[in-house]
Amino acid sequence: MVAWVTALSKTRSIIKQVFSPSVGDMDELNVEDLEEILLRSDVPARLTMEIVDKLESAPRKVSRKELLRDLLLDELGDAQPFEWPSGKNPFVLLLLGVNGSGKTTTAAKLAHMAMGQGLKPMLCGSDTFRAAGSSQLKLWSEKVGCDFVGGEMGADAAGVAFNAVDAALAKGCDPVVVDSAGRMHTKTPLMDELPKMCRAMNKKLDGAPHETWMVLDAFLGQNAVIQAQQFNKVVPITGIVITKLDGSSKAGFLFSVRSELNVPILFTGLGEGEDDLVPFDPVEFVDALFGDSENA
Ligand SMILES: Nc1nc2c(ncn2[C@@H]2O[C@H](COP(=O)(O)OP(=O)(O)OP(=O)(O)O)[C@@H](O)[C@H]2O)c(=O)[nH]1
Ligand SMILES: [Mg+2]
Repeated sequence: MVAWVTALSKTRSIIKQVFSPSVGDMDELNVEDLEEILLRSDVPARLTMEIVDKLESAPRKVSRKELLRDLLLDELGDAQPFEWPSGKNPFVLLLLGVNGSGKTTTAAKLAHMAMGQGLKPMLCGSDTFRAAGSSQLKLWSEKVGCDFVGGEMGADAAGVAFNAVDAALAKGCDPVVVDSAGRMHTKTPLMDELPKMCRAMNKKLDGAPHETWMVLDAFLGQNAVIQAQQFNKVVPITGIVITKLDGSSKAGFLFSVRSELNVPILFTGLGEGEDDLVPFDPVEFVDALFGDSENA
């Protein structure tokens, strides 16, 4: 909880302007202020309007703060704790996203997490687009202490992914976390590489990749959701990781992920270290936004 509270300080500092206990537990709330603040934090417009309507029309005795908390929690749905599936031999997870969103760091964090749970993960560095793309993940694999398969710059990313699944089968590694090159959703040739990678992995192992997670940079706010919608047209996305929540003031965009993408938010990055990946917990997230903690 403390990590969440610290991480969300930027968004919270905006939201707290109206949710300070000093204003009578919010019941003297200025709805226009709230509307502006929610929109500034990238809470989707549809939800903001719904919140404003409900707060305005609620009976006086209903705590506005409690009502808002309930509305926000409803929007996020239940927590969807992730566990590495067994029996896929190996479970293959593909990470994708735009440039710099945090894919490579997230791949390393996930491998570190799997190691901590007694698994034997493999990291696959299929970012052959940038000179340092694959070697950056190799360094992480050494730090984490797990197996690694990568490729030289310019190598066929689909071939690298194929080789990684092949090597994981031979070595008994499970799971395989496949990092991919950053790409803008508007760049057709690079986007076309993604289904090719999926086909290559599936050729080696039926069903692979078993999941495809989009890594979204919280700094981008609502734009991150638009990018994910575009990626989803090319490769079906099964989960979302939100990175850099620790610096963003636009955490409100998380409220549009379920309604606009219909996939669960599984993890959030709250820092740059290998331990700074935490399962997404809607209750902790919303409470940290309000600063309902002695550490806030
Ligand atoms: N504060 C913070 N920084 C992060 C987080 N995740 C990643 N970063 C930083 O963001 C920068 C980019 O991270 P990468 O993992 O290299 O991103 P990428 O998506 O692999 O980038 P490309 O391969 O160039 O597309 C690095 O400086 C990371 O340390 C996070 O959760 N919090
Ligand atoms: Mg990378």
